[in-house]
Amino acid sequence: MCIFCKIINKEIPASIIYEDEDVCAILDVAQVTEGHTLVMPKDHFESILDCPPVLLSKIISVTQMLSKDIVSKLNAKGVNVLTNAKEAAGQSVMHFHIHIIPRYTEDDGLILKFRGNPTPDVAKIEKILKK
Ligand code: DGP
Repeated sequence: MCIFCKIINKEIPASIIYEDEDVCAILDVAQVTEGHTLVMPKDHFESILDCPPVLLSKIISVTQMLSKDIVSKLNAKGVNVLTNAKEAAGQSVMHFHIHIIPRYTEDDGLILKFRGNPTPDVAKIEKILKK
């Protein structure tokens, strides 16, 4: 059984901030920023790529509700909401979860950089579009 399934089944402790019949949210043990939260389905799906769409809608709704609550209660200035799918994308726990990372300053613990091409390659974009 995976570590998040064990948390959901209350076999190991975690700071659970929300749960209903389908969804559970816990404080991330790493706390990248204050209030860093993980929202996950109670049933085991490996990543967003495997999660049934109806359940995914519910998880996203809970994520929005908790994001608003966390931003307001912790007085954050913004929030990053993200999920990692598969090892290549940095997923380390193979039970689908969405990170809620409240933001306070640009230098608060999360470094998120999009290293895009500053001069758009129109031919390349056309090629991708065709795929
Ligand atoms: P990811 O790299 O997207 O798979 O993120 C996994 C996160 O899960 C990472 O930020 C640390 C957190 N985490 C791992 N094990 C535990 C645990 O046992 N308890 C809690 N609360 N968080 C955990």
